[in-house]
This record gives sequence, structure tokens and C-alpha cells, in this order.
Amino acid sequence: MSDSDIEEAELTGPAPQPAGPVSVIDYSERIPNNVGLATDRKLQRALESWQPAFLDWWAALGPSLPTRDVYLRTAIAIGRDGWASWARVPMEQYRWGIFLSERDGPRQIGFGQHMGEPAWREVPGEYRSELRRLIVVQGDTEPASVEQQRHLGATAPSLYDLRNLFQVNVEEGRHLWAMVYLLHAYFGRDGREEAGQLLRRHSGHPDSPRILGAFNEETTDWLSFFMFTYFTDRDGKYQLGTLKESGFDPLSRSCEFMLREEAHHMFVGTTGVQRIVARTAQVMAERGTDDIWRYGAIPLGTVQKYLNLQYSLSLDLFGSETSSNAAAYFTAGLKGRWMEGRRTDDHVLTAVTAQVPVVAADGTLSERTVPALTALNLDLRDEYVADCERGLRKWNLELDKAGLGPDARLTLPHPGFNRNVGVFAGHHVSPSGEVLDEAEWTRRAGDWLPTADDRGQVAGLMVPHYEPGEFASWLTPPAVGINDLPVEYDYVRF
Ligand code: BYC
Ligand code: FE
Ligand code: FE
Repeated sequence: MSDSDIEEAELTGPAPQPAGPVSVIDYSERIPNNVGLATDRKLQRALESWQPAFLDWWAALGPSLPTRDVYLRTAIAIGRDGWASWARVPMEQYRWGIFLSERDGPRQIGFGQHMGEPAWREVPGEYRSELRRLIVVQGDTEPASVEQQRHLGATAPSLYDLRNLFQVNVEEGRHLWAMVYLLHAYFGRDGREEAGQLLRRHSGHPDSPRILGAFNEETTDWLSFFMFTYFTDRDGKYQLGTLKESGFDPLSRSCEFMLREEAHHMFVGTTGVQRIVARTAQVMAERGTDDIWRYGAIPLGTVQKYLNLQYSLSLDLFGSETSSNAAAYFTAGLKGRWMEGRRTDDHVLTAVTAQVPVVAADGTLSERTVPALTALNLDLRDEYVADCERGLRKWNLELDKAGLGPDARLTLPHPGFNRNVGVFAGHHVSPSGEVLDEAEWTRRAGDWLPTADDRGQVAGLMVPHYEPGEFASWLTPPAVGINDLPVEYDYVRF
């Protein structure tokens, strides 16, 4: 890190900011916030130049379906009512705000070598580049998902679902703002440079792709979207959960606030897949066959293939099972564990070991012992997998309820299946955990992952349903509408 970096860090230090001249723009109106934007000239200048670039990006790579307005929840203040203000909003007028969760009192770092010290209100010089890296990686995923989902509006199964898609999209846009705020307020010139780059990398771009693998994949259709919000947004939930523990207090508080919004994204995924499975189960039971394309429903085998793909892509997002990066982040107090406060160990982990998987040259799977600090990516992944299982139980209940036999079940594939990151990368592992040779993998991959043909069949069902109360044939209507409104409300107007 250069001296000018340190200088900038000091210059751009945190609140309390000196009261500047009263601005001509009403910042709390245009950019709702609780970070003192109205009196922070430096931050205003940075955001004033970034905001037009953001709006250009939103127009070019945000939702492509033209609409008049959408029934949206907007965070306009931090309190109980303010964070969920409901209204019909033209999407380009959505107010992307900047919010930090509020704290009762001073907070202490809860893990690592700085355990017990007061949480940092500015960036410690020695951790500047690691913190910036974590914030950039987090920030990069948010606009990436908007890009991946941009064309889904054209084939929405209902206005209710269309509205949920747009709600997720604007909130991912706000999550980008949350990370850009941190870069602008705490990282000086290189923070501003990174904030610009977040709008210049694009999902799937051959020359400047998004940073993490899953965010360069196509979200081809609504089955893929619901799997994405279930599995990939859930990685977001878990990663934000670890950053919420961070010793860098502004990051911790940003992530805590983002997690509130993330709950809705989890809801969209869980209930979206559940409604598909419910329809599938119903049609399978009625027709006595699992070949149900011709009845306008999605066969369970196809649902399983999409699940296999999105789950394995999402497991890659946790990084390698053993990672010196993860150990360093934890020891430095930058990134904690899931529910760090509820763990009963010493929160330092220097004297503990953990088991991680290994694949031998002959394909045998076993485990080896490593320092627990280096196995923290796996620790988080294990928490995530247990959470994923909970949704699967709900989905399988739909199959149970329809009276289908024990073979009609969705399952999570083996963690080694279809992996590109970590110990399983470079090996071919079947969903049941057998290590296969190249030839056998090639022969069977189409049984486990969506083929062009599967995607084509799914695409055939993706026709838009824009009449209020109308739903596509391949999923059931939701049990209730949004914010106590009826299911048949016109959540989106054209
Ligand atoms: N693709 O040491 P390793 C969300 C890189 S989702 C490509 O094992 P580490 C959202 C890695 O960066 C949550 N590259 O990894 C969801 C490293 O590169 P460098 C996003 C990958 O650092 C839906 C190298 O490989 N937030 O919010 O321990 C919609 C060695 O890896 C991948 C975060 O991820 C991959 N999948 O852990 C909207 C939190 N995996 O550094 C939003 C911040 C690894 O050698 N990020 N690599 O150049 C982190 O904590 C860590 O960067 C990771 C990786 C957990 C991602
Ligand atoms: Fe997000
Ligand atoms: Fe999300």
C-alpha cells in the first residue's frame, strides 16, 4: 500500500463529518440515507459522479421489459416502518438509498487476533487492501445478478412474480450502492476507481467478466431464476452473515441491513421452487406419469437437473475447502463465521483442527486434518448446505402430499458434483458421490445437468402472463399476495 493510500484513507475517514455548506440538492430525498450524506461534501462529489454512470448502467443492463410502475418496497429510513415503504413506483425512479444498521452501543470485535478491541470506525492501514478486496467481490455480485436476470420480465409467469423479480433487482442495485458507499467513503481514490469498475465488468463478458464464476452463467428462464434466488442468493445470505461480524464497523452495519432485504430473496426462491414442485406433483399424480411436458408442467427430473446445476455453481462461491485467505481474513478480524457470537469456542481457533475432504489419485474419497483456521470456507459451506436441506424438505413435502412414491424426491447432489473450485475441481463426481472417469462422466452428464434440449423444453413453457390474477400452467399461485394485497392485484402496470 502506498503512502497516498494512507493519506486518502485518513482524509476520507468516517463520521462525524464536519458540517459543510447546505447543499442545493436534497440528498435525503434523492438518496435516502442515514450516513450523513447531506453534510458530507466529499461523499456527495464522489456519488454525484458515480450516480449517472449507475443510471446509465441500469438503463443499459437492468430490466429490459418496459413498464409504467411496479408495486415496490423501498427503504427510505432505518426504523421499523421506514425500511419498508410500499408504493407503485416507476422503476427508474426507485430511490436507491444507503443505510447502516443502527447499534445500541459501541461494539467489540468478536474473533481473531483483535478480539475484544473496539470495532474499527475507519479502515486499519494494514488491512486496507484485504478489506477493499472483500467489498469489491461482494459488490461485484450485486449488479451481476441484475444483468443475469434482465430479460426474465419478458416471460414472467404472473404479475405477482414479475413484481418479485423487480423487487429483487432494485434491491440488488441498492446492495451495489451499499458497497459503493463504503468504497467512496473509506477507500479514497482507489475506492472510487473500484466503484467505477463495478459498472464496467459485466456478467459473461468475454474480456471483463464478473469476478466469481456463478455470476457469469446465464439465468436462462424462470426455473433457473428461482433456483438462483434459492441457492445463489443464499450464498449471499451466508457471506453477508460473515461480513456482518466484521471488525470494520461500517461494513458490518451495511451487511446487517442488506440481510433484511435478503430475506425476501430467500422467500422468492423457496416459494418459487415450491410452487413449481407443487404443480409438478399435482400433474404427475393426476396423469400417472412423469412425462408431463405436454400437460404444461415441468418434469421432476428437469427440476432436479436445474437444482444440481445451481447448487454446484453456488458451492463454488465458497472458495476452496482449505484457504489461507480465509484464515487471514478471520485472524485479522475482517470476516467472521456464521453466527460467530453463538459459537462456544475461543473465537481465535489457533489450537484447533478440522477435517476436509480429499480425492486420492485412484478416485477414493477420504478426509485429512488441517488447522481449523484454514478450513473456514468449508465451515461456512457446511452451514449453508444444512440450510439448503431445509428448503428441500419443504419441496419434498409437496411430493408427499400428492401421494407420489418414495422415488419422486428431490435431493442435493454430493458436494463434489460438477465443481470447478476446491478439492473436487478436475474430478468427475456423480450426484451420489462416485468418482467417474472422463468417458463415463461425458456419457452421463446429460442425465444430471440441463441439456440444450431440457432448456428448450423449459423455454417452450415460458410465455408471459400479464393479466392480473393469471398464472402460468407450470406453477401454482402463491397462498397470499404481497403486503396483504390480493394475489390478483395488478402489481405491475404497463
Ligand atoms: N469464482 O482462497 P480461495 C451475493 C478465487 S453472493 C471465481 O479458495 P477465498 C449475491 C478467489 O477469489 C456473496 N474465482 O478463496 C447473490 C481467490 O482469488 P485471489 C458474495 C473464485 O478467497 C445473489 C482464488 O480463487 N460475497 O451476495 O478463500 C445475488 C483462491 O480461492 C471463486 C462474497 O463472496 C469462484 N467461485 O474465498 C446477488 C464475500 N472462488 O484472491 C448477490 C466476499 C474463489 O487469489 N468474498 N475464487 O485472486 C469472499 O469472502 C471470498 O472472496 C470468497 C473466496 C469466499 C468468494
Ligand atoms: Fe444482494
Ligand atoms: Fe439477494
